[in-house]
Amino acid sequence: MASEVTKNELRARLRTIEGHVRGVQRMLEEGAYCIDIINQVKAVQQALERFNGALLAEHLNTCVATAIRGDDPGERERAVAELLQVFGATGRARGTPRKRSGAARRAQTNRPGLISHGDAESAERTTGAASV
Ligand SMILES: [Cu+2]
Repeated sequence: MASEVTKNELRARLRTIEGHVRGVQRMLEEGAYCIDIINQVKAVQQALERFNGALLAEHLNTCVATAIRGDDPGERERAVAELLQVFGATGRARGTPRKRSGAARRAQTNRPGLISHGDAESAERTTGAASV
């Protein structure tokens, strides 16, 4: 679960990036030199990469740490499969036949969102279990 402090930090980063993108729009409208615009876009891309890095660190420290410590091997497998997928890795040696596990397939379609990260509702969505 992302703490409010972390979420605030992530929100602030996104607002900064948003402002930066508006700046790029302005440059385009005002006929700035193409290379200057390209350099600004590269800066935005780097800022987005840093945002993803911060969010990934948060995910590893919370969701993944919880899944790894937990008793459910399926949940561990799902967390690892998700990470491998997001980095385009298979976790398999080259030439090994590709067979996706149920957990890997679920990882693609059943991701909990940041906003409700780790709460009962997202745990329900993740496991498909309804709390009674
Ligand atoms: Cu997470």
